[in-house]
Amino acid sequence: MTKTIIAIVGASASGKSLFAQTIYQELSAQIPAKDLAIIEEDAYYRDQSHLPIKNRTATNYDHPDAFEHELLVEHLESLRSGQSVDVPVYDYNLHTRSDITRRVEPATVVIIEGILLLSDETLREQFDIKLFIDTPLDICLLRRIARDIQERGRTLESVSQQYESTVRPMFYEFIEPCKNHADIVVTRGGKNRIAIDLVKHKIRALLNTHNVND
Ligand code: UZR
Ligand code: MG
Repeated sequence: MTKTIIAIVGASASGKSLFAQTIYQELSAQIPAKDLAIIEEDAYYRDQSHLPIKNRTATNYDHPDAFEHELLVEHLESLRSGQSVDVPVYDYNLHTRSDITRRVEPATVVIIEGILLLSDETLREQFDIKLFIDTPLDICLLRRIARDIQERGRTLESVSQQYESTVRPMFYEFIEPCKNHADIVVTRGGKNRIAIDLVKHKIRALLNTHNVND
């Protein structure tokens, strides 16, 4: 049953996924699967299959309303009560949920990463530990250009247009203020080896405590 949920937040392309994945991959090689799971907030972007594809590009994906946070809260509560959940799988090329889901078991510690996890109070209350990845926005933009062209089927023009119209303004309106809710602010994201090791160490300590108390 899930006992601790760790949220990792920060700007788009700040290195959240790399930070979270590095911790998850390195620890999973050494501990049982029942101890640790990982979930992405991006999986909870709303289903838009009812909209024509050209209309989907007009959605503001950097606003809290773009996410089905209610479903995420429900899933986190299920994990805490010992039930597994079927997490949606998002398709960035089609801007909607795909037909498949991914089964996540109620691991003792769950890591979750995403841009707007701390914007909603009900969701925020689910998290035991909150980290904010604080990477300078110009570095995020450079990464986002490379990533969205290589991995998410975008052009330089579409990345620039999205960046100016939503990514940057929504960062200042909704993401940056969330820094105040974080327990720890991490510089450099996925490249911060010391921070990765500290979080790994904390997770191991939590697992020791939880497993002893079981
Ligand atoms: P990360 N996003 C899309 O571009 N299309 C979608 O269908 C869903 C999401 C982008 C979204 C946001 N922004 O900035 C980013 N825009 O995914 C969040 N514009 O993902 O945290 O992995 O960068
Ligand atoms: Mg990501």
